[in-house]
Amino acid sequence: MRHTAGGLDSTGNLRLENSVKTAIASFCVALATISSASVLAADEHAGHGAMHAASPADAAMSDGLVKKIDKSGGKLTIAHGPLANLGMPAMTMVFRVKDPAWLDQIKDGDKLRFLADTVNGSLTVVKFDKVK
Ligand SMILES: [Cu+2]
Repeated sequence: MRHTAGGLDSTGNLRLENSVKTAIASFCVALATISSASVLAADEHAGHGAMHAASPADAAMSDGLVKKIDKSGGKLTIAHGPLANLGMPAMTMVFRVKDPAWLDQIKDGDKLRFLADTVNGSLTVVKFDKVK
């Protein structure tokens, strides 16, 4: 039978070669897809310090160092790493805090992992963890 796969005639060999090429092509497409997905994931986690392993729970948290607390104003100054969710590069700036009572838990020089967002038009710390 001429059309049995693996036949020894030249037509069978040609078909086998073609299917190998098709398989290689599919593999390359799969690799390209995986590579671009990895690049996207890396961008998304650009805000993470190299020391921190990214986990889904803190995917949007950024590093910060508390420079100044303004309890009466409900604000604090943070030298922060890139804020991926806000598209902001690293800088030192003033944030409001979602709960003013948080300012009693933080002091100058504290290291934070925090999440900032725009609340009523002001950049506000909406979540934080102290880093020991
Ligand atoms: Cu900033």
